[in-house]
Amino acid sequence: MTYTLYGAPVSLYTGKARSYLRRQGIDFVEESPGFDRYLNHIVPTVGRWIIPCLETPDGTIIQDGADIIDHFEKGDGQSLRQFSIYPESPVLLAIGHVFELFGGEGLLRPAMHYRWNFDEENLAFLASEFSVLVPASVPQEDAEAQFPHNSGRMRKAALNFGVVPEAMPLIETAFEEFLDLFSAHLVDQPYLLGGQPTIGDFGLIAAMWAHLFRDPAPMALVKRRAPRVGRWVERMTTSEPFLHEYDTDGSLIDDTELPDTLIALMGFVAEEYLPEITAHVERANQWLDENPDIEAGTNGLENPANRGLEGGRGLVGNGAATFAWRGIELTTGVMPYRFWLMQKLHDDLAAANEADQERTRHAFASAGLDGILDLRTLRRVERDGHLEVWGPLV
Ligand SMILES: N[C@@H](CCC(=O)N[C@@H](CS)C(=O)NCC(=O)O)C(=O)O
Repeated sequence: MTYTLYGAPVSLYTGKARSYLRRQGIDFVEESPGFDRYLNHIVPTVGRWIIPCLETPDGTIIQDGADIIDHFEKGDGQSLRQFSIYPESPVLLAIGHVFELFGGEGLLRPAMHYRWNFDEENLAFLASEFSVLVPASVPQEDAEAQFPHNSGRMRKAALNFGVVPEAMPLIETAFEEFLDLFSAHLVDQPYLLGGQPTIGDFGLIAAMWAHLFRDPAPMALVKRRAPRVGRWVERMTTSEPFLHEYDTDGSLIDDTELPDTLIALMGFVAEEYLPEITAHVERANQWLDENPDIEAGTNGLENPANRGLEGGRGLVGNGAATFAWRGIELTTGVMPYRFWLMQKLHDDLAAANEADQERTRHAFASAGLDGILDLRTLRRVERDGHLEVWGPLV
């Protein structure tokens, strides 16, 4: 028996887990969520249809990209990985955590925009790609016939992330800026923090693979505008080291001399994502204040599988937050999962000594990103039984 990854080529979060498994040389097979075992065993076990899920050789099921990675980083699978993706330096670790959050959550706007608003370039490709999500027993024609329904759901989901007409030109300007900054950084560094991929790279590859490098429209943009970023994507998605243009011994950058190009990328995160995550924390705290009786260990909602503050993915009732972004106002759905990821940053930093905490704050401040170090929800988000739940009042 080996590991089975239930996921899909077209899926953003599967890309994060798959990239990790490949880079670490871990044996696995990938199966479609259309398979019987996924539908009849995995879904009832994890309580919702969601990918990726990993089934270990002993039958344990792990849902969530971050938890799948941590099975090998910190759990039973440790002997199977080749290197740790968590830097020892608390400064680099904190930066890595920020890019895990930003790559998987903060880049959703361009990921959804470039997938769903370029029909001429993308649609035939996506119809074929989505057909592999349905059971193999379903004839290809029928599988493709389900595409309008599934794509309709996803187009609606894009609204939760702020992909509205007014924002579209700004999303494109911002993404091009990101490509330019990342490309400039990769002149000297093969990965975000130096000679080896770290947790930050595995966050970024989430948005950068299935959506932004595989879908035809953004793929053409990346190849045209930032081929170096394209090569980073390729390095992140192969199992062998792929170092043509770099002479590196695999060590990470010196945390006392962060490259300007990295500070510039962190500055981009501050502009692009800090106002949003700050507004989400504020909204969640108002909501928690208004709902003091939520039982610890639940999401406080009728449906425990719901991922937004008030249901669905977010834009429901009071479950959304409004914030200023690039000169306009955006409203996006609040998803407690993001707080759970951000807690990793806070927890690891809290475990560092005072001098390292100070150095980290200083580095973040030089990019205007130090605000993220102080964001806290009134209750922690925990994961229990594969679902996000509120912890006790702190
Ligand atoms: N936090 C989860 C997110 C997984 C996720 O949202 N996966 C998408 C596919 S890329 C999904 O299953 N969506 C199903 C839905 O929203 O209905 C993780 O990182 O594993």
